[in-house]
Amino acid sequence: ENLRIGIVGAGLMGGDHVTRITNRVSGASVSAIVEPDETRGAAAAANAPGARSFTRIEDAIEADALDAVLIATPGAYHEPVLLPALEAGLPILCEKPLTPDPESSLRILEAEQKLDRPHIQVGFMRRFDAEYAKLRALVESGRLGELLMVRAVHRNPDVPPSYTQSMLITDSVVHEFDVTPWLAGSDVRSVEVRHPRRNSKAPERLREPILVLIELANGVLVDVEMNVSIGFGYQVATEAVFEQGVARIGQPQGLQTWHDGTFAIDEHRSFTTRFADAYDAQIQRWVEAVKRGTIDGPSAWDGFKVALACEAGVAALDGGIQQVVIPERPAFYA
Ligand code: ISE
Repeated sequence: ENLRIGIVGAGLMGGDHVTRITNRVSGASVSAIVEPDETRGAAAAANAPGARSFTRIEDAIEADALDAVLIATPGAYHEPVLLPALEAGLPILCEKPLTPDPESSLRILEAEQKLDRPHIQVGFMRRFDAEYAKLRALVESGRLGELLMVRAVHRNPDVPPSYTQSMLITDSVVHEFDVTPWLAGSDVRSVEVRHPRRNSKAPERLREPILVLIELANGVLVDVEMNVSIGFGYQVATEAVFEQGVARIGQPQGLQTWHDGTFAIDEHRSFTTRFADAYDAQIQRWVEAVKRGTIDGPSAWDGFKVALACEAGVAALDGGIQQVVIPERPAFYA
């Protein structure tokens, strides 16, 4: 049967999900678009035949216009959508971050635990990238021995004017805070940030790139080059160092050309293409899980743990090694 999805927030990601669900996901359709900006809402609705438009989630729920919610507003606006959606008992896919800080994430966990089971999946799409999945399977297999270190690069060509210094952590390194514990099977224990020479091409308000050192509870050390003014394109790549070998993911896979004394490979320019297949898989699997009455990916508990790591990461921007203390997981999220 058809799952009616309401999309909340019709910006870059929301608009992308509208066309994804309409054209590439099976067993679901976009039945409602919730967007306070009318021009944006209308542009998204044009790609979703039959979808109704609302400016508030409460109105869409009241009108019985949806069976499930996909939240794609900026992180600071997630809580006011999550709470009424939970109250209505709706299944939710919430774009990252769950919320911007641990206190608000805890409020979400409390509200969710009033229901019979977890209803929220957080949109950490890297877990659905085929190469990340293979790397995780390699770690679990033990074929190269134990995992020792992870070397990660996270490079953006540029960022929008709304992007602030702390967003290097809360909007960008947020992904590494989810995906490395998932890869390594161990939680974040501490975070440190070091500043190399500043990129003079970075917007004046940003001091970057930064080097983030993440220590996991099992001793695995992760270094992340977070770089958002690199110009050439979008690149997310990882080298994993094991006891008996090394593995690499995220290498350029585009068209190769030999011309004019040069060998070149096409590179991505945006996360919307770099992770297009991962987003497709994430939404398709979520739709199928919703129909089974479950989730199939990171939970609100994972989102809360990431919020704790982000809090430490933002503090680490000002110096020091910041510890991350994760409370015991409620049985509800077992
Ligand atoms: C953006 O919000 C994302 O989620 C991208 O994956 C990340 O690479 C980028 O730095 C963020 O701003």
